[in-house]
Amino acid sequence: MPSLQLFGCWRSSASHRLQIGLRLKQLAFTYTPVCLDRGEQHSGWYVALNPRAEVPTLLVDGEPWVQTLAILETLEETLDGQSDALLPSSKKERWICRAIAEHVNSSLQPLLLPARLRQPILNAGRHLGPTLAAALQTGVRHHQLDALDSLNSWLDSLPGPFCIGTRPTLADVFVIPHLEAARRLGLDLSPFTRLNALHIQCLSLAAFAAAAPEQQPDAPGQNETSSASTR
Ligand SMILES: N[C@@H](CCC(=O)N[C@@H](CS)C(=O)NCC(=O)O)C(=O)O
Repeated sequence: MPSLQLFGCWRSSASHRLQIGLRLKQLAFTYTPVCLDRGEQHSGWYVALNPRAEVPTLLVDGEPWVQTLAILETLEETLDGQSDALLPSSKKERWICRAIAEHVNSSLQPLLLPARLRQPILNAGRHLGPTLAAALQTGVRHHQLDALDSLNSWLDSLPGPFCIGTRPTLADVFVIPHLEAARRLGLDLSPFTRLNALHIQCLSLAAFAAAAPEQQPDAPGQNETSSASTR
């Protein structure tokens, strides 16, 4: 098995995905926090691992891998039969899982408009004053609620209790961290009954419970250690 070192941040939904994926695959890894609030992602040692200054990065036998979808797909492919599968066996279900993961990866998570996207927009429209910040916030909330509504309907058309069927897949690995990020943003997700039932179902599994943001050593109130061996 490869040696795996995860560099992440407790409040990063992308780090959260990787945590869940590695745990579902029952792969042992160590965790090293990178504090986004202190800007540690821009420090020289970290940019040498991840030139985009983003978390997470996974060191695989000492080599830095980035982008959670690519990382999990490659582990799935290369450890075929040696670790628990994140993709179902049927071709159609594999496509659906990948489509849901991609929907979160490209249409939902980046459009939460993190500070590094929001700030240049606010700078460019400085003359508009607080109106622009309020408009951006409204736009983000509207887009997220609309996209989550369509995701909820999509999942309603699929067999549960997980995103697709009776086992967690790559789709759940991507959806659950986004639900938690949306809640941290203060969005009201109560109308999305399928998503809420899915969330409860996933949290009943040890892999999801142990990967929860508040369980990480760098979360507020936790006793931070630089590296925790985990599975
Ligand atoms: N598509 C990337 C997303 C990575 C990403 O957006 N990471 C965020 C945290 S969730 C980040 O590091 N942002 C840098 C910052 O806030 O400065 C992946 O799946 O790994």
